[in-house]
Amino acid sequence: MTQQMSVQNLRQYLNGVWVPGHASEITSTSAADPSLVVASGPGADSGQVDQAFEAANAAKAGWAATPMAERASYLLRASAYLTEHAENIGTDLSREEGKTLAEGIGEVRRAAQILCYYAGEAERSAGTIFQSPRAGEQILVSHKPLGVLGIVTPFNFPIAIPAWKIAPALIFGNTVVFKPASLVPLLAVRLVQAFEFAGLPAGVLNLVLGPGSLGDSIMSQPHLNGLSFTGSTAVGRKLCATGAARGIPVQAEMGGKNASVVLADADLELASEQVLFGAFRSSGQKCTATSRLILDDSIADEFLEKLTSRLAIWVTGDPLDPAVHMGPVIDSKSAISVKAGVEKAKSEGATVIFEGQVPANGNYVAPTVLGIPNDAQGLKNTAWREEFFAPVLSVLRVFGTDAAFEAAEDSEFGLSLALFTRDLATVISAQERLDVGILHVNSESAGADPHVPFGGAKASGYGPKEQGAAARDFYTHTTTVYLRG
Ligand code: UN1
Repeated sequence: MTQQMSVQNLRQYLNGVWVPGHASEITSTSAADPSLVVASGPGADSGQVDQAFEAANAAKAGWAATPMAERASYLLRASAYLTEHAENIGTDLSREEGKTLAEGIGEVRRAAQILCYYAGEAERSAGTIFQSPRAGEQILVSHKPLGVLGIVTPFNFPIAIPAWKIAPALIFGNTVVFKPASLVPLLAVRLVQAFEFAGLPAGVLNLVLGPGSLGDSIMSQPHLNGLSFTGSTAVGRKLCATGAARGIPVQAEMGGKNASVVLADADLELASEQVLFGAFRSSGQKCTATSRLILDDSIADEFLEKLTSRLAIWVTGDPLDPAVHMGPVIDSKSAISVKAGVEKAKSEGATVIFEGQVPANGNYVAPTVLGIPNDAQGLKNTAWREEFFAPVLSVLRVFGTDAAFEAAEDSEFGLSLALFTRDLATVISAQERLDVGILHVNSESAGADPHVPFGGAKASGYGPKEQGAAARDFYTHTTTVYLRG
């Protein structure tokens, strides 16, 4: 049965008004069925990016002067709207991005939770007063908004990532120009609609839709005071360099090549379930996904038996079908490049441990487990080194904990790591030795709670961490006040 679906019109949100774009057409298609158009409309041209920044700049003084509790009230109303419409918006998400309906609805609820958390800053946010070495003086530190923030987001969490950047930007008194990945424009529209429903004043949040090159227009804006970006390392580094040249702070969350490490004493039942989730949920399209699996040789056969039995009943297909565990990847370009990457890895010596079944049509990539030879050549393998952003897991066997940690560290990236062990001393040593932003002990490598810092080490991150109390470090600057009566 063909599902009835109306194509949504894409517009820009400039100074509180939805307006048609002036640039070329953006067409958002269903990841599972690229012949299905989900949303379409012209994108923003550079003149409209200028307008967005002018609106954000004009709104910034008023917004910064608005009491935090009042700013919080808009976040709470937008949060309630997302909760109320979670099923509809989650269905749009699943259709446009391709993650399963359960994950899509879950992500909308997560966005609502994030808005709620940041609304709480109005009651939680506290300053610092220092003792002064001089009599009759106190030294206090006040936090102030940066001004106008550019927010540039990826396709893979089309509502949660924008929410976790826009919410702290707004609560700390900044105004925003938001540019989402052009592959998921509809979800960006849905999020902005939640803020429109909340009655956010004109100009405080502006939306421009368009290709990655709009990022360059954003970086050249005279009113830009800071940029938060999540996406590829190549683009992130370029934005950081431009920001540095202009003296504008940039926060960039970039690539990952995250390992799960299963040691000899691990609970293999639990570990095999968590590695399955970490590697294959959302088709492996999370910067926190597990793409390297390091197994102690003594448990490797038993573990792989458990993992492949789980994969044998892992269903890949239409993400809107509740029986499905994993949908497609985002587009055909990605599917083609991942498949080419797997072929390259095989030609370099990787062996195929498991390859799942996928529907013939659509942007599907089979869940794939590759064996990487543990030698100098193996450790250069494309599938060991490069981020595929797909359901492809590369397995390396090692002897003992030291070798496992060494293999885990053998990456330019350092976002997250999942360690499976029952030994506390090993956990403590992992915390000291592994250079990662997020360490999961006995749980999958993905996942991020709103109230704790999120971000990576090495090539995975640049600038202050996101989320939790850490978010304030990026979204504000401080004035140190030497205060005498
Ligand atoms: C998660 O692990 O649930 O782009 C969130 C990404 C990350 C977010 C991961 N910034 O995948």
